[in-house]
Amino acid sequence: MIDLRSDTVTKPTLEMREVMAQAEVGDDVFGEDPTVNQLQEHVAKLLGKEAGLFVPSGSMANQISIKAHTQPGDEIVCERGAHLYNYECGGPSFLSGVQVMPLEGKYGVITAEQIEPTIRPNNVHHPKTRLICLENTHNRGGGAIFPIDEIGKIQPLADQHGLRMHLDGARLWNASIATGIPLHEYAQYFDSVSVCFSKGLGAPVGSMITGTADFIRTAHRYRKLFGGGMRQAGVLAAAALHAVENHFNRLKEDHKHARLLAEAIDQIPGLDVDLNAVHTNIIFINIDPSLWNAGDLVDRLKQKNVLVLAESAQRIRVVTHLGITKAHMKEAIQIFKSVVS
Ligand code: TLP
Repeated sequence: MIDLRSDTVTKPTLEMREVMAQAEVGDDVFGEDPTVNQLQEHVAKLLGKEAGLFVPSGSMANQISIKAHTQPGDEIVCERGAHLYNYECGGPSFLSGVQVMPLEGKYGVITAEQIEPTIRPNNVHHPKTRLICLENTHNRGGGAIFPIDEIGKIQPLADQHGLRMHLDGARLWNASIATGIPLHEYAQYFDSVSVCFSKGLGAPVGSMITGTADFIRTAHRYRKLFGGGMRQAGVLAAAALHAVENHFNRLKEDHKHARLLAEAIDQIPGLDVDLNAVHTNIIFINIDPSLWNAGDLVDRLKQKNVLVLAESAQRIRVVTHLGITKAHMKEAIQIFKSVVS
């Protein structure tokens, strides 16, 4: 099977399993797991933040961050396609009692100009705008990179209005590799940044929230409340450390593979890729309705051992990752061609 459904499908490599087996562990709820502590310090430093908190998933990282930044009744601003708004089970309203002001972006990017008029005036009728959430790279935006210049314009606006900034950086690794901009340069604009180890980096489990030491103390409490306190999590932290050290730089391979596939697929009559959106490892393919719908194409590809995801009625998503070689890509392109012809 050539599994292109997500970069979450990667399996731990042999080397990764070995470091997991050797990991020093302790009870992390007591803060006594040396490998978790090492990971938290290492990743916080990479992001230029005071502290980090290891959590089981990207969704939990986002939802704890929202909880720690807001009060029930507040409003948070994000792009309409944001993962934390669309794919986290209504977490902001369920877990934090906040409402979301979703803004229409292009490739997941919203601008300072768009955000400014949505910030609520201080009036007894309105909710309080409290938090701006951005996503980089943007999943539903097709893995597009959020330009750092625009982030640099949004942050002073947040400052001016006393708003906090959170970054869903599940794939910030990809943005950094693609642009050459270090992680900490992106992170400097945000009060909290979450990153995932279980996507392109290929670890089996785990994400991290980073921020000030004070913010992380609050987040720690909410991690316990949300049931995310783990015990001998050092085996997982060891995998994450190995992933950051060994699989971060290689993300450029995934980006090359995605470009190769995107350009070839775009040539196939009936299929269309917006090549301007292909910045990293995600590709959205639009299907001409006179050909098939997304479900049909998913089924036909599956019969030929290629797995992809239907994203909407006429759109599928393909994601490259650690388990995909250039040979897999070439084979997948041939299969797309044969299926569609
Ligand atoms: N994304 C998954 C699915 O949930 C859609 C995927 O296959 O892409 N932020 C972003 C930007 C994400 O893409 C994801 C996962 C998350 C957060 C949540 O991470 P997990 O799955 O660890 O909760």
